[in-house]
Amino acid sequence: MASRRPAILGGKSVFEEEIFVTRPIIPDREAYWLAASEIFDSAWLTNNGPTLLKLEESLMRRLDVAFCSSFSSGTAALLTALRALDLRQQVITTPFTFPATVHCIEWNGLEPVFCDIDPETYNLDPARVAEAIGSETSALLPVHVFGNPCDVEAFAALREKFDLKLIYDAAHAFGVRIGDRSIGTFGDVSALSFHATKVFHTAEGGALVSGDSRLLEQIRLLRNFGIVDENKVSGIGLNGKLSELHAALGLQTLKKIDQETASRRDRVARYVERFQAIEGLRLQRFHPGTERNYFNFTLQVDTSSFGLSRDQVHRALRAEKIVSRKYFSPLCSDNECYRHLPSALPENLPVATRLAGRILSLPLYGSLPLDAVDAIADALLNLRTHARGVASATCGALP
Ligand code: T4K
Repeated sequence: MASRRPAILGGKSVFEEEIFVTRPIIPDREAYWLAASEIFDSAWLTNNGPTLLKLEESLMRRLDVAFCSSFSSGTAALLTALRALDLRQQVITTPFTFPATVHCIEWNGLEPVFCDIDPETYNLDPARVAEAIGSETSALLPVHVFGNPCDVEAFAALREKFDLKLIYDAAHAFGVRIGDRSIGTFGDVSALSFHATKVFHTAEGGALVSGDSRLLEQIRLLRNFGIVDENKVSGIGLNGKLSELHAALGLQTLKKIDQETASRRDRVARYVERFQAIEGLRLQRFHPGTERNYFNFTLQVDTSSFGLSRDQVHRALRAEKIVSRKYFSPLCSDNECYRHLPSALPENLPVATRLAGRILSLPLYGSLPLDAVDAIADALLNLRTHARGVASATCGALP
């Protein structure tokens, strides 16, 4: 490939319009209008309507779980999971996640305790968690980061040994399996996100799933203000319900999920082919035997061997109209609201701190043309060819 002048150095940008990090599945419009029209005819728009029940049944079958309780967001689902388990004091979690994970602990009046992560899988490191468990620990909240299953065996052993609750933040892990087992069957309960940025979505939405239906009744009550019937409120719930219109969108999205996953798989394969042997770039390592959902594609950029920092690459790609994202930087522990916690000190989190300075998510979604994947790979590798100029043009790169 002939070297071209990067846009940050005055060349023409690779794309004319921005290529975003992700794009949602768009349902068949006619089918959705029809479903919406039927919902309007029925004048039943929310509160456990027939479309929602149909979606929950479809998801239970699809995800191979004992129950699926839908929510208005992944955050509402996770808030409710922690509440339903009646936790006390401290919950151990990862700093390398979206703020919602940690906010849900705080909103339940609990204290988050950050532990470091594994440098290859990006998931919470069970060995560090074992060291951090104390008399005040009531639960573990690991995240299946970017759809990569955590070390579920190790966490199950810690749960048993210390008699803890185990909640998985599975926001990224819709449809993921380890061998023949659904990701949603590990731990006490798992929270999924159905936000538009996820592989499966209802625009906004989420769910709690589990391999065991014991918590189902409590979760359903808490999702609807704790209301048992007209005369009784049994607990302090919230309004976490998903509307009929969102459920109808979910039923349509579900029809396209296999096609979407297959297409993402091909695009990831192409990225891997282009980047796996490049010095200074590293890929995430997945749990063995994982059936993936290809939620996203991330690289670690090592400044000294790649010749440019992650921030410089991020900025120079933006000039090419390629919108990469720094998921998850800054670490949750670096945000002002959590910095006061003793476990938030960077010395306690060396692996996560290092990763947060290197991580970059590239555009990935089913409708991204394969030749666009090649153009993105070319653009990124071309930055290395022009590293000296790009480095001075992006010196002190801003986000
Ligand atoms: N736990 C974890 C580990 C999570 O990652 C999340 C959410 C949660 C819990 C909470 O789940 P929810 O309560 O959200 O269900 C996005 C999402 O808003 C968030 O759901 C997600 N994780 C997080 C990783 O990403 P932003 O602020 O990066 O989104 P935004 O608006 O910048 O969108 C990213 C790109 O997606 C845009 O550049 C373009 C594209 N996009 C976005 C939307 C909303 C579209 O093409 N269409 C759209 O409608 O947080």
